[in-house]
Amino acid sequence: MFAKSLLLSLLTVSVANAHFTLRYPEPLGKSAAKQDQGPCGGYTIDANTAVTEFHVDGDAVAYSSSHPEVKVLFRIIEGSSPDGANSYKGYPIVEQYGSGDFCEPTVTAPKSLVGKQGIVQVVQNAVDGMLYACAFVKFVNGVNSNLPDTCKNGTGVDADFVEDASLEALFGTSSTPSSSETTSAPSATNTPNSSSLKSFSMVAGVVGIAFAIIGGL
Ligand SMILES: [Cu+2]
Repeated sequence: MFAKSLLLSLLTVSVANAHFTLRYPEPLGKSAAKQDQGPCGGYTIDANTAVTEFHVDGDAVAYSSSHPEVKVLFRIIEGSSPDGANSYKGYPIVEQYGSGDFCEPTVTAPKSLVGKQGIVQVVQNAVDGMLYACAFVKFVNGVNSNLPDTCKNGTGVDADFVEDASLEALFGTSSTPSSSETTSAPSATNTPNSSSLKSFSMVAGVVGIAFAIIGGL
């Protein structure tokens, strides 16, 4: 009984302190204390910032969320300034259901960015407002065939495609075209495909079994 209430209070504390934690690519910083501050949750890029290679034809963006329901934008920004003018939707906006680990393994970037530096920004429209995290990346060719261990989905975590005006608004209305107009072939890079949704349901299933085993102990 005591253990259970302790666990409950620990969970409550973690929900209060954390919005979400970007796990992959390596985030600029891991504290969620200023996560409501755009564009990067209170962090900036400096000489010590880790750089992750990001595959333009498909790579993972993984985070752990304390919120059971958020709308999420995976945004690709060219260059080392998070306010950079050239940005793209790395994936259609999704609504994530269920708190815990979440991974989208097929986020893409324009091929023209290969060899350049950039920022993978995750923006959530959550119950407590807009939340931000960034990773500094170098764009490389191809698909990431060696997805990180952090690319997994927690029990009951699922997602669906959704529209969100607040997240769309981050692309601006004047000079910066929306991603569907930016890429010459949006169907090739931005169209949701059923295989990626299937793959994360499969991962969720495996993780669910693992949790069931732990729960049975
Ligand atoms: Cu929050």
